[in-house]
Amino acid sequence: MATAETVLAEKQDGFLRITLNRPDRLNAFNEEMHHALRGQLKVAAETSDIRAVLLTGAGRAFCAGQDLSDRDMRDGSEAPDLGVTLETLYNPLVRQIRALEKPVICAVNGVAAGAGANIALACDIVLAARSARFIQAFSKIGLVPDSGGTWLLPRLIGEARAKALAMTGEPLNADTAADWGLIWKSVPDEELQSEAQSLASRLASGATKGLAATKRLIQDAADQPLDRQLDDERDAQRLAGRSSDYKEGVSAFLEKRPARFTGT
Ligand code: LHQ
Repeated sequence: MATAETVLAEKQDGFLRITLNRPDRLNAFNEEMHHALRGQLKVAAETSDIRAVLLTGAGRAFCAGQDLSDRDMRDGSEAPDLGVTLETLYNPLVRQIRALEKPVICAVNGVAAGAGANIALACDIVLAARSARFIQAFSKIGLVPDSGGTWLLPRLIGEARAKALAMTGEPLNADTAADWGLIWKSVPDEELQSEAQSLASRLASGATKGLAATKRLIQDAADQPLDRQLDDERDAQRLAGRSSDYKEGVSAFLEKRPARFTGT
């Protein structure tokens, strides 16, 4: 399965592997790549036998953020309205990843800079190659962290580290990112793709409805008090308890065999 060449997509073992594919520009985003990526995420959302997504990059980088050659103002041309760029391209992408009712795993295979870093962090589980770096590059070009960065960073690593990363634009290596809790794991470069693949395939054979509700509950928790969260857990558990996968999970436990979840 392949779409426009800026993004490659391949169905594998119950999950959709999506590869950002502008390696000569370190997979920086142009408009075409935005649309191709969003199209593939829509396919993942709408296809019942795709039960997880694995997002990664081609070549030596994950993604260098916005393609700055699209933003050349050296001829005196007026700066484009970046609010419009965010409203029409980056914000819908982040919302789509967060709303997708399937686990989204990100395999950060190399540098992740600017919006590229924050789109990686918007995914549900982030693994990075040990040589990868996360760079809040925005301050270097006079911008603010976007694509959810100012919301995600302080929640993941606290205000002190978030502000320092954002204001200095210093690169953070994958091991430190994992130590700080910015990402799930740093793995040896040569093991990244196989580890991400086996995680994606494991989650793709999980109880999809329960995983979707888990994702939503944890995301929503950032904005609400415990009282409300307890109510939401009650409602989500009631639904999970009516799923076929719950019956199968309990039966498998009692029969001392692996569960065969169907995602229903
Ligand atoms: C690139 C880029 C790139 C074009 C590397 N664009 N070519 C949202 C709303 C609207 C507008 C503004 O932005 C945003 C959000 C953002 O994402 S803002 C932040 C944009 N990104 C950056 O500022 C990062 C710019 N890139 C870099 O700082 C470096 O390239 C990093 C640190 C990512 C990697 O450094 P190196 O490993 O030393 O690679 P390099 O710099 O030599 O890059 C390799 C090639 O890729 C090079 O092209 P060339 O033709 O010389 O081989 C770069 O020009 C190109 N490239 N990033 N964002």
